Amino acid sequence: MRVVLLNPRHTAIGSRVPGELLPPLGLLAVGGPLIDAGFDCRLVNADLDDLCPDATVAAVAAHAPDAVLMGHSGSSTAHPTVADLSRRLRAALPGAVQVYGGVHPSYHWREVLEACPGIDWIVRGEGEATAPSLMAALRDGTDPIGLPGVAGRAAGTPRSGPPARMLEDLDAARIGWELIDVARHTYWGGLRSVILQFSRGCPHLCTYCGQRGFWTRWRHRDPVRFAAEIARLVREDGVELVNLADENPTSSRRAWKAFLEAMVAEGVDVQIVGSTRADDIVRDSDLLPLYRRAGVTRFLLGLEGTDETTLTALRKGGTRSKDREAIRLLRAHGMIGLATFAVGFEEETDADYWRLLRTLLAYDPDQVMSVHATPHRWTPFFAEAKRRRVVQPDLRRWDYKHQVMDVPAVPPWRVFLWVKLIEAALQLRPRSLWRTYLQPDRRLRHAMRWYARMGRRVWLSEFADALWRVPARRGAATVAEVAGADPLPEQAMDPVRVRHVAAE
Ligand code: B12
Ligand code: SF4
Repeated sequence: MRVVLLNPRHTAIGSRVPGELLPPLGLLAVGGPLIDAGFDCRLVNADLDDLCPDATVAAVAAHAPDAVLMGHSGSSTAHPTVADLSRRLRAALPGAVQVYGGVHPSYHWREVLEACPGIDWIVRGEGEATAPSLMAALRDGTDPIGLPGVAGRAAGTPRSGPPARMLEDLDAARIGWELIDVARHTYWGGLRSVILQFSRGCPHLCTYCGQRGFWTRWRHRDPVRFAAEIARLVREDGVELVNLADENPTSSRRAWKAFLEAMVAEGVDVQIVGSTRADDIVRDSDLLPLYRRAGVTRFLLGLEGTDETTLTALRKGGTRSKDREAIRLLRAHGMIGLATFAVGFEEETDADYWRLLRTLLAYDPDQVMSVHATPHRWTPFFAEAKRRRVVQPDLRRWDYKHQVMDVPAVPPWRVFLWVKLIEAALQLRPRSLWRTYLQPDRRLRHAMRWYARMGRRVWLSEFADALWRVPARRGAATVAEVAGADPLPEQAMDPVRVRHVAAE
């Protein structure tokens, strides 16, 4: 059976502005097990090749597939593009089965199946085990309805099987690296790069988090095997940078330390960047020289400019003193701290933005990035946000870079200007300019300059968006009217422990 894995062209600023893209790990993670199960798989990467819808359909059709499997990591924002492609693919390839996977369809399977007649099946949750079982059923002519993690139509009505079991052993499924030419993927200003997960999930409970529930429970790969996979990619494919796709790779100090030691033992020259929690950096203050020796260059930290009461309400768990200490520690050990700050909570006033600016200045981060609170229906935050007015109804812009909900005390244009002012004030400080242009460490200087270059381009794009293309406007519709009224279950899978996926 001939299968095309399709990565659609993603329209968000984060995908179009940098001009470089990491490999589509979600599709490769599904592709490896499908190839091992005997399916003839190809990848069409319309994102990397910058293909318009017609060219995408032509590229897929050239492989004459029996099935097209689609999904994009920027899942909700890519959904309108997937819906459009599914219509075009059905017209061009009426005999090809269409399967859709990823975060957004995992939760919104019912609405997607109602609105998109071209999409036949949805894989809910992790795809490594579910996609091969769905494809095997289709190949063998058995009815996939009722399979765990699979949603489809029964007598024209959307129906889903029970939630799939979570993969307990993340080393049991391999990534289909042969589907890509690694040399075409760069990041970080021209470095040959891949994206990998050491762990999945997060043990913390922030109410607005749109990702923790998807992976359902925190688990990690074998540290030594994971380091060996990175070392192989460096030695054989010339990889220079690994972006960790984890929410929280450092959750277990023991496992993370074992990975860092295994990386040092491999002795390869590679940079590692990722996201983690400020508390873990403070916890690991004695391990930070090891972080650096293993290749860690930067950690993104979700910092809080807000007051401690709001932090408690958001179940964020961190404290501001730890945020500040984490940034200081990373710098002291030759690593970059990227501080992300969230805005768009209902109670915010101009005074809060002013306080946020002062707090961030006191933190003295190397880099900053803003994110806007986004009310996904599977987050606990949705329940408190669903009556708020929407200022940006276009799902393609629910990408954390655009304001989605009204802040009653501050009009959207002023929220935008506050956020841009905060970013400019932080990035244009003399200290920040010194770190960017006169930094003695070659790797850090490259990283800081690349980030500054990217920042300038994103800024221009954001101003164009805000002024002309898709300005945020106070409207009458509420979040519930735009996104649907009912909260969706937060966990995408059944957390039952399964030791050996292959034995299932
Ligand atoms: C690293 C990362 C980035 C990197 C690189 C992205 C890339 N292209 O690889 C950078 C920094 C560039 C980035 C940018 C953006 N990101 Co980002 N990013 C991530 C992160 C941390 C990892 C992505 C990843 O590789 N995951 C690992 C793979 C294995 O998971 P997966 O793609 O979900 O695939 C699994 C299943 O979903 C399923 N599956 C997926 N697709 C398919 C398809 C089929 C057919 C099947 C059967 C199954 C299937 O099977 C896979 C294996 O189990 C995720 C959070 C996370 N941990 O996933 C956020 C995340 C994907 N990003 C997100 C967003 C919003 C963005 C941006 C839009 C931000 C912006 N404003 O620009 C851009 C969009 C660009 C993009 N995502 O490609 C959101 C998307 C949320 C949503 N509901 O849509 C996420 C989920 C984070 C979050 N807070 O919720 N991102
Ligand atoms: S620490 Fe990050 S990944 Fe974990 S729950 Fe909070 S926002 Fe989500």
